[in-house]
Amino acid sequence: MADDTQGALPVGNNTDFSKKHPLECKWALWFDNPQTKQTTNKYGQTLRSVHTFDTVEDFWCLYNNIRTPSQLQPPATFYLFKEHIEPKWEDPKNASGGCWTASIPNKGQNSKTQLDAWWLNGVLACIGEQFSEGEEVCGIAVNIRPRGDRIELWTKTASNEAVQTIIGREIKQYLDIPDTLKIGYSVFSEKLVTGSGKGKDRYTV
Ligand code: MGP
Repeated sequence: MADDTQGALPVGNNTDFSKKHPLECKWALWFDNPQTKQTTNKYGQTLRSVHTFDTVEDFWCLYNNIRTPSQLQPPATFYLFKEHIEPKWEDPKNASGGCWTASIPNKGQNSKTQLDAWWLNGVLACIGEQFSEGEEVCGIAVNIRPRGDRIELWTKTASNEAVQTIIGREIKQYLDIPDTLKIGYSVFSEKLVTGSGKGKDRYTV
């Protein structure tokens, strides 16, 4: 009798589904949903590490069991960061860095679908080491806020304009952000002084 499972088998007939595929780095998912307005002094009190993983399979297991950004009530933030880097401007790996911020253009019907797609594509670009200057990448965040949602890509060396510009162009490409929509890079040391989550743009692409 013909084996009718053959058509479902992957190319190369690799049927060892128990084999896990290692990622280049170990990553940690963090979650924050403060009940009161965040301040620079108190930031971190409600932040918690949810889970760490270092294989493709364990990532999908986590992703398939948590809410998507569009299902979260604001204010809430998911952070996906390389192990041993806390999602704080003050962390030694972030302290000289900054972030690219991509804001969802408007609160129209598609904005939540777009936010989920940006988050997944951004996360896959990070864990799949898609950035040509991958060493620079610390992590990625999705900020769900009443005034507008955004994705932040955190990097190490704010002073290196050439490298940040390359990363900025790449994240726009991976998120499929049109050229007409500009994204800005703000510097953590400046945010720590002003105490503002947005910060002034040092670079734009
Ligand atoms: P936010 O959550 O990044 O921005 O920061 P939001 O909610 O859009 O608010 P905004 O109006 O300030 O832009 C909210 C506040 O949390 C900031 O203004 C800081 O006071 C504080 N904060 C946020 N982060 C990510 C940090 C951090 O890494 N370190 C410290 N010390 N404070 C932070």
